Amino acid sequence: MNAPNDTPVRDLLVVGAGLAGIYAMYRALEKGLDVVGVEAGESVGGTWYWNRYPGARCDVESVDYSYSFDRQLEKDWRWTERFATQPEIRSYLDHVADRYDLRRHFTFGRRVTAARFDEQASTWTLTLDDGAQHRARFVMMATGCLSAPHRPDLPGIDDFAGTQLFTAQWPDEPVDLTGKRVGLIGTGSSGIQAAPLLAEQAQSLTVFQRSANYTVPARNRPLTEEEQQEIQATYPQRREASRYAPAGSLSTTHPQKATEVSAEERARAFEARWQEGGVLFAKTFPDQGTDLVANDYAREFAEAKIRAIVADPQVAEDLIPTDHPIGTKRIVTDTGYYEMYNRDDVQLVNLRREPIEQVTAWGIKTSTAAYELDVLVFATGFDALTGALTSIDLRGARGAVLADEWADGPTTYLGLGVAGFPNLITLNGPGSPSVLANMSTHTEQQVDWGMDLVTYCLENGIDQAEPRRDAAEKWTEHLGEVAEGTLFTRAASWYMGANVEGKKRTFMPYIGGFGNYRRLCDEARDTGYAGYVLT
Ligand code: N01
Repeated sequence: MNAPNDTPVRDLLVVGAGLAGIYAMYRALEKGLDVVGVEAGESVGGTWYWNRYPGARCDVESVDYSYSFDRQLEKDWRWTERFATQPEIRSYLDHVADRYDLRRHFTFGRRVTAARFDEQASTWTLTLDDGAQHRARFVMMATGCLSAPHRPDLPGIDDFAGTQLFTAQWPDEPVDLTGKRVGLIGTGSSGIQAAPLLAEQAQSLTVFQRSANYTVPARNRPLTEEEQQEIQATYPQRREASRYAPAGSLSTTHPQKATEVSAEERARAFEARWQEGGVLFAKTFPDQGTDLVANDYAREFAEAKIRAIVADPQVAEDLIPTDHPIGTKRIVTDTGYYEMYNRDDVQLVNLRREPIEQVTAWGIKTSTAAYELDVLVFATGFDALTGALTSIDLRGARGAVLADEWADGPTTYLGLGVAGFPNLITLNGPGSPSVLANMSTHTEQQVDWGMDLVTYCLENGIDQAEPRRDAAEKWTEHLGEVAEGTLFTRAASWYMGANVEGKKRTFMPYIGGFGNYRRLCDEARDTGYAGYVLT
């Protein structure tokens, strides 16, 4: 694959125009780089462009899930709710792209299919799905952590005569489910968020659940005027604290361990978090993620809630997870999910008891029953963290092929670079805290670090910056050790790659805390990029 000689060699190519790609483009232009971007969607937004299913909403508070790089942007944008909806986040990202005039630097509606590094010329050539090519010295992959949808290969799936919908690729135009018998496969964050709204619209909803998940009430609400003013008054301090917080936004845990306090105090603390709503229930006590006894206290509390809310005892039991400590799969936040099962027009099918045998023209046949459906909604997740990168034919130096390099699990240097792939920066990649942190704080850190590396090389006549293999192996080993010190490796989660058949099971994000990670990245930069071979 050789680009024609007249293809200009840019300083930088940005792949993706989601949260990370938008900010990477902003920073590159601010630094005066010659930069272009490519985005598969028809507009900016990434995750928030594609995931338009009913109920899609962020589980990080809106005032934190936003850029902090421009104080005036913060002052001008007003979030309306505690947790923003997909349309509100999408219009925020549209606003940012327009405000800084970023769109014209992207090619939209084109997917990068291949990337080759030319060692002699020290340039990358990227090929798009229409055959067009771009060349650049550096590439930033802002391709997302949860952007390669995972479609289950169910027998007979193509025979279904009704409508198939995917939460991760929901149509832009409204979908009318009135009078429809809807089936939903998948009970992760997407399925659990969508289900109550699907139930409201449809004639009936049948939820096909393979694994139950823990979910806590989001308790979303409009932000009051007083809160708006308080946020504005303290925004800079809030942001600064978030930059060094364990998960990239403010959170506190109980000052004592769950195992150290009385049963009454535990119940009080869990109840307070349950009423407060949101993902921080999983961090009520500091030892919940590391000590099974502490975790059991949280788990039992949540399970009692499920039994109290769901009227049918068998349905309640089916909704209680049996296969992982609470919080070791991404805890879900919902609005009315358990309550939904008290409706007469909603039923739960426990696929562990009656597995799907066949999708037919009229619906789904399990081992014990037949379910007639007009619409089948798939909320079946993603080939997380690595899928968006390994689906590109990405070839680096000395014949390195990314999909092969990562066949045994991703090895990265700080999640930001891969040995064998010079001048390639993987933003929010495996090996960084990524999905365990507030993605907007994390994204700014990643882009800033990557941009520092690019400008350092350009300003110092460095042609190639390639992570040292020993540094990458050491980082990946450290990452594994930190994960082993937690309960997270006990869950067959997408963090572990367990949801994709044949994918190596290994804990992919860095769980040592975002603040610690930032300090390690800063140190790596400030000591002259010792983890890189610079030539
Ligand atoms: O995907 P998932 P998601 N037959 O992988 C099931 C973020 N997010 O899109 O567990 C039957 O969690 C699968 O079952 P099992 C958030 O980080 C955030 O919901 O493999 N079922 C599972 O139930 C989240 O964690 C927000 O047994 C099949 C489901 O599909 C991440 O994205 C909102 C199946 C997939 O769940 C991913 O969430 C949405 C099959 N063949 C997403 N294959 C918020 O901010 C898969 N499943 C709130």
